[in-house]
Amino acid sequence: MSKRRDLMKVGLLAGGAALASAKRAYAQLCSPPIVPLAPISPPVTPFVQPLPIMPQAKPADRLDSAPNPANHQRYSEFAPKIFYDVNVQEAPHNFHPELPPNLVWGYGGILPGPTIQARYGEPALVRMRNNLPKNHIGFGLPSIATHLHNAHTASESDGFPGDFHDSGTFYDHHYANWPAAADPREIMNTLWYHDHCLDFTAQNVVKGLAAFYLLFDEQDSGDERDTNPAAFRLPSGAFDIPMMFNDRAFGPDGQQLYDVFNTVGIIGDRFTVNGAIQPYLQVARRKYRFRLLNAGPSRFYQFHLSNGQDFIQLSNDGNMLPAPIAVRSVTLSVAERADVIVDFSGARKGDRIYLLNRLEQLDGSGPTGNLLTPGDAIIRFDVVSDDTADPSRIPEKLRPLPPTPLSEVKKERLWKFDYLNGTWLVNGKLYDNNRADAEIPVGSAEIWTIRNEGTQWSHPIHIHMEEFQILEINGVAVQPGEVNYARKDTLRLGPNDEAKIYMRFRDFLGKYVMHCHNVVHEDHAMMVRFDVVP
Ligand SMILES: [Cu+2]
Repeated sequence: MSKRRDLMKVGLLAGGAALASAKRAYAQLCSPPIVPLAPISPPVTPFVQPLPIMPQAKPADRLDSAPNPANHQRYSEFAPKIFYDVNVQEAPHNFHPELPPNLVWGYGGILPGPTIQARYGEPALVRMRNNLPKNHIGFGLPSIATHLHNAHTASESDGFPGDFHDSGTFYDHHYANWPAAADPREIMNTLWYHDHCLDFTAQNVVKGLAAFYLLFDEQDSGDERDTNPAAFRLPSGAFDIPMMFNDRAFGPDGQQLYDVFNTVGIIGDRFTVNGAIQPYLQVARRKYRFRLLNAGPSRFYQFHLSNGQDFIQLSNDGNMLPAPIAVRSVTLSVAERADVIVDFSGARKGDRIYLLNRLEQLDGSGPTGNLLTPGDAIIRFDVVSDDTADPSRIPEKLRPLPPTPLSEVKKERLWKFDYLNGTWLVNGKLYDNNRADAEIPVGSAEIWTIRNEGTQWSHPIHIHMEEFQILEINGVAVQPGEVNYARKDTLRLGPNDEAKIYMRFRDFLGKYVMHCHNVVHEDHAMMVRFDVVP
């Protein structure tokens, strides 16, 4: 029974002050525990370090032992053409020149990890070699399950939370780099890989296990000078910049803090982009493609440009929109992504433009809904060059959406995300690796209603294996021209929100999960397993 109906039942749905006080009393009854005050990190000087650009992951010439094809679905059909051998290890990292180095965990020993640049039609085999210290100091668990977020991947390569492997072992992930059902409308672009170890995702991601995985195809070819008439010719090379946002907290000794007793959500008072606190980026007077990723753990952002300029939004999560949309702001809950074009051609040499986060958030439960003025400056763009040469384009059209024929829907399901008696729940249950809450015949289409039963917290709900399209939010149909008229892998639900989504489950079998991507909620059991079955 929903809380709204509960309130009605006990006669609390009155008006005015009576309602407010009843709601407060009820909220206290069902509320998460009070979280500690936001931390106060040592002060640092903003905008003194350049934005780090992650190196491209280098393919391995050879693996020291052959992968076992029997471990993978459809291996010979998608025989790997490219191999990566990634050392997952501990290494020192500088978040800011005025702070001492921190020991972090990184793919390839760096935070964020190296960017994997993949291509459709070029299946990849990524060997994750867990060389994390067996005995370490501080938070994190040196066992890993690597999830390629948004990818259409066989279960055994998906980073199912129970498929973690320990220090001293490796695990092979087979990525087909192939669109669902061979439909070119299902092609994706901006993905990321991150740890998904059962109960320790939040700690391990905060510790550093996150990186970009970019997919290119004939249209989004990564070449702004591409002569192929099908190519989008978006800004490429040095003008195509992934940006990973994390908020972090530091103790008086300059070491990163993580409160393992906080089950509501962890927020920090220092904003990092690609692992650097408040960096700057020198830009020319031309178009840039910025791939914005909120990598959590719990904060939501609403980005604005300090000069009031629009972003041209190209994508939602990993997926191109049907057409670019000019937007004044971009809101990202945890794990959401947006590729945007920022055009600096109207700026002058010497201009300084800030990327601002205006969304107020006081604890891990979600944003308050208030907008700050001016907000927190996350990164500064310094216009340093008068060069206006710019071969890139903003295409009129991007990728059409696949259809959502309701006639093919086999089943509807309701998923309620709730909190009661000290735990985060889905449909009243705690997550259990060994219990599947849905068995879905492969190839079928379903409509899921996802409801946030929380009166005062937000949940970004992420579904593995396939993307979805939002049909309606709170009873209102999503319309063409809106940024949510898109393929999605993460659904942002504010207090009491409910959405209906359409999905299909194609090509691969096995166990998958849906969970809250406030990774603190995820680790405290707000996750369900569903199985795709023959
Ligand atoms: Cu949540």
